[in-house]
Amino acid sequence: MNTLFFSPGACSLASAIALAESGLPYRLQRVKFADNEQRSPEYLKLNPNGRVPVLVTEKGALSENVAILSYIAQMAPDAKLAPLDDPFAFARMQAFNTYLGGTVHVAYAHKRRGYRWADSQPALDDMAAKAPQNMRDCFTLIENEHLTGPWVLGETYSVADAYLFTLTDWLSGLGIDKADFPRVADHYDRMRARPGVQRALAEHEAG
Ligand SMILES: N[C@@H](CCC(=O)N[C@@H](CS)C(=O)NCC(=O)O)C(=O)O
Repeated sequence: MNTLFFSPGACSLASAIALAESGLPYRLQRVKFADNEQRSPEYLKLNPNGRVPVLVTEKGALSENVAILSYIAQMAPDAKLAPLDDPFAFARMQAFNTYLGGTVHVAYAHKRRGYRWADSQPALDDMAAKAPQNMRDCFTLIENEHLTGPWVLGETYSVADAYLFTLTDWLSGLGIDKADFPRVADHYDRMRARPGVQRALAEHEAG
């Protein structure tokens, strides 16, 4: 059975939603950030990057949401979580997910985890101050260019929607009102209404 290592409030929610919607059996294992468990020797054996999520599968451990999301979608074809029979649409999904993981998530991290990139307090303060504007720029692009709707890929729901929902949920932590992005806000509300999303939220936050 798959085991997802997660932390409440973290980006692991995207993978948790995909699992909840997949119909695959799974277990959840909380990683306690307060105890720095993500840096423990046992955890680093699963993911040397020291981050959540990790999905432990029958073949071994997988890290990175982009990889975990596409793996779950491919392991559960009946759940229709990705356009598995259309290589171009699948690649578009991967392009969007890579943008979320490689650009949007990193823009957000400059607020709370600036120590990854700088040591001096003025540099940390600068990065934290710039994070909301960078996130606004990212979500403006998502609103105007990517989210043609109703889903990220248009008419076809996919794991990209779970990932977008997860990062949209972080906007309020930066003082950004998602209502400034009407398509994104509408997408968020429709995601929240999905039973799999509600299950994942409940399990993820209960920890
Ligand atoms: N690109 C990675 C990012 C993973 C990541 O940064 N996870 C954060 C939580 S959102 C984490 O584990 N942080 C713990 C730390 O930095 O010590 C992915 O999408 O899986």
